[in-house]
Amino acid sequence: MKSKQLPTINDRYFITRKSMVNKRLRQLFTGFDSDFDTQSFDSALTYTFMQGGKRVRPLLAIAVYELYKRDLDHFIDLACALELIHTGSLMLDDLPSMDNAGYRRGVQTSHVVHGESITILASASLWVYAFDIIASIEGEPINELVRATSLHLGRQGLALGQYIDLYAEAKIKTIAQLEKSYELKTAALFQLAVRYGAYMGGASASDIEALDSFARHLGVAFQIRDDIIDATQELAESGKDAHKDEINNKPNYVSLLGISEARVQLLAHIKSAQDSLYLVKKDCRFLSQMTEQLAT
Ligand code: GRG
Repeated sequence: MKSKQLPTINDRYFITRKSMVNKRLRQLFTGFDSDFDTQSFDSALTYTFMQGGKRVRPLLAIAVYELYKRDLDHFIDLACALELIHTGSLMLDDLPSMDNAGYRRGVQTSHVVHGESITILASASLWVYAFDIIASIEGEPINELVRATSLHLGRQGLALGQYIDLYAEAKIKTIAQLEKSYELKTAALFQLAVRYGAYMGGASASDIEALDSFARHLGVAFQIRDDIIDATQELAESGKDAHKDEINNKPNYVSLLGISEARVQLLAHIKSAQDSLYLVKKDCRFLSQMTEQLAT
């Protein structure tokens, strides 16, 4: 069983770049050795990202980078770092103490296969590896990259979003609060992705501001779309447990507004994302295409 792919990624531009990301991801995990038998740890490190995934965050970062520069070889590791961060967060999110999910990307979740302790160690190792990748980049804005990564992942970003999400039933009563939580738990990584592309590409401050707004709206739209998928698609179609939010009594756009109004909100964020792109002083057609496909 394979999870449904975003139609965006069928575009030739994204297909070629997605295979570059996948190839490099495999290479990044060769050559580790140890005096001990580390088979289950090594398996947990690569298991979840090797099952597929749409690679939306690396592709977003690449499409931004290529607004400014063409030497993708110089950027590909950083794009992969985003996938390591994202995959590590999914592994943690699926744990029994968090979302308690049995399936992800069409296969059993990491903790079901490897156990909880190894999965926690592996996900933390993926995040640390991302920082190692940043540190290995030569002659580039490493300070900005490290700072942006820490800000978007930690107490003011993804981790805070996850905390609010875990206790959402008590903490989220309004759509404004829900939107804010989506900015943290989902859009923060989209915003980090565009910052990687923009910093490495040497974007102007005004382009960075517009791209940040674009990524925030795109990320919120993406999470609303995820809510709609959760409510309407079964495991065989989405590759992950269905109706999780309903089972966990978690408020989302569908439970608070119903499917058709959730869809209206999705389209509003898509439009705001597109409007932000008009402010970027480059030809943003691939970013625009990616955004457009989210509306389908
Ligand atoms: C990194 C410090 C630190 C903490 C992590 C566990 C956690 C805190 C955050 C998890 C947040 C989370 C799971 C948000 C959901 C985001 C989302 C919509 C995931 C699905 O993304 P897709 O559709 O999945 O891109 P694929 O499988 O295609 O990659």
